[in-house]
Amino acid sequence: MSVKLHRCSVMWARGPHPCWRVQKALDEAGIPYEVVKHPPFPRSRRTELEAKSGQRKLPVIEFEDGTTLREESKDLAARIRAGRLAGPGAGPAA
Ligand SMILES: N[C@@H](CCC(=O)N[C@@H](CS)C(=O)NCC(=O)O)C(=O)O
Repeated sequence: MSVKLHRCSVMWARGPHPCWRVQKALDEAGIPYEVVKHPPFPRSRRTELEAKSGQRKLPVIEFEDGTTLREESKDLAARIRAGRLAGPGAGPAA
């Protein structure tokens, strides 16, 4: 499974930063991903993200079939660590 991580372009942010939290979880789980950067502000510039995911918040995971997953970053990171990124209610089966 390979995914796209849609995240804000503030790549230097660490610690509690939502996008970083999810990227770190992907790294630790060894899940290959491609980073798609979006402007941090304003949300109104995120038209492409909205077309894909139906909302404008980051981070968002995009699966190989183009479906997307947006949850609170803590929930998303926990899902990744639990090996539940792909599966019921999350995206395409691995
Ligand atoms: N509580 C949310 C916060 C998400 C969040 O604020 N994401 C930032 C990017 S790191 C964002 O989209 N900021 C711009 C905005 O809220 O319009 C989470 O943890 O997922």
